[in-house]
Amino acid sequence: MAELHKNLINGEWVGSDGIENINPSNISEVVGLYARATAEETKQAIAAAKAAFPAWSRSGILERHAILSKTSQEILARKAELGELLSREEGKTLPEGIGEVTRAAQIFDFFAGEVLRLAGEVLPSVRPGVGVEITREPIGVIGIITPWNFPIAIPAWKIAPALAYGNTVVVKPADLVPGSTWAIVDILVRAGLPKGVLNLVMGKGSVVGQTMLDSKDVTAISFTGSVGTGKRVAAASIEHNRKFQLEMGGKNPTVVLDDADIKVAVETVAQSAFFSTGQRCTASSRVIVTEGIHDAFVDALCERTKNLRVGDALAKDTEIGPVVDPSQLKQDMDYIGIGQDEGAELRAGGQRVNAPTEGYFLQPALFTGVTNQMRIAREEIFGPVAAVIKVKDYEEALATANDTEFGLSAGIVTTSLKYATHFKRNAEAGMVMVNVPTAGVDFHVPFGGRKGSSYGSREQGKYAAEFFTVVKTAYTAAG
Ligand code: UN1
Repeated sequence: MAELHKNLINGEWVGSDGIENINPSNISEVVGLYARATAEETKQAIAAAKAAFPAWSRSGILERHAILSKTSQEILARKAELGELLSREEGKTLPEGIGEVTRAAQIFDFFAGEVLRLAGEVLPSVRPGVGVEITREPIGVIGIITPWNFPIAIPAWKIAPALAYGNTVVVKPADLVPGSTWAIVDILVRAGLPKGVLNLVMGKGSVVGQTMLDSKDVTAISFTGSVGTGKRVAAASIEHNRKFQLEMGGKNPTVVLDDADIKVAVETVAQSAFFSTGQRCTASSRVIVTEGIHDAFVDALCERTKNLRVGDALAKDTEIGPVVDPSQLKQDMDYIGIGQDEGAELRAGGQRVNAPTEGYFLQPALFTGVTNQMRIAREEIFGPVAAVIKVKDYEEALATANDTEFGLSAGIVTTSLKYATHFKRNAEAGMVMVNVPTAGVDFHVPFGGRKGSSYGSREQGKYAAEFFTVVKTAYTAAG
């Protein structure tokens, strides 16, 4: 029997039974055994975070800096081991897994620095003899709910700023991938975090997540996940007058213009659409191509798609790891069927791939002849499925790119400064990418979307302060 990884509540590791975490590259392999928190345990975790808040919110900046910095160093020192754990539980390739772990370390390092840069403003009042100070204060208990597709980076980019700005935390990782979050919680605690400041409650959304939503003591919730769950987080949070931040779906376009370098276009689109098995909310699933370059581009992308090496996430030459689990695989296969039924042409891939081990392997699928009204162009699939939409010119490309209910990331491949500049200004998205993939973002700058993709202020970089603090304006008469 594997060792049980327990939940952390008020500084104690607790829990008696758990679930097994399965490797999607080899479903006979158990990655680990992780405790599932009950509703009662979740309430205890929230109470512990509430009790720890007064002291932590007044803790010295050097203490917070040191803990976050030490955490960054340990994550980085263990990147090979943690990257392998991540790839085994989630299925992204080992270089992608190690890359994500490195990113988590960089995030902790960045926020360790932000602790030392906390600042406010001092202004004169309109009343002579009175001074005004504007400061940022921690909010309280932050509930953090994270998705399965970035098992370490997303928990890191929510936990690090929450702690840096003096909040306490209750974190619930996705049930499919508890291992990576467990590892960073363990590291943070050994780095010296006082008891109750960070609590880990692994388990089901319907039990653990729901208890967090229903608690009046959770002051703010930062959520990344599906649109449906995001709406539930929003409704419950309004009920409690609670601050919330949502990162949800995407249907991100990449526009390819006639003047693009075909090689750059093919690599950018293959990366955006298929790497990390297309399981990124920043993935590009609509490829909008002007008619002059369309046929040559599609031929080249077809070749690349057919030849993508799909296999075990840990195997040396794998480019695309498995789909995360059977329900996501079914969703991908269903949409591949829907695309064909809608009259799109499946030009490459879309079939299950046999491998030496039993896993959820799928050859990335490329559709052509897609219209922007088809379901495969409108609904988020969250798998390695790309839809090519042919348009007349840049103007039609831009209009098509913006014709979606989402607005996370939007890309363009072009050598024209004029069109690149126009697109940057007019794409209705939180992030715009010129000649770089729509997915794979930096850790030190704001992340977030518009329209149906996001709600609330930006994550990451110094903009994270907006969510994880509350502003106070103080007036003082000198007397
Ligand atoms: C990235 O593209 O580097 O869930 C990050 C997601 C996003 C993170 C994407 N919140 O896919």
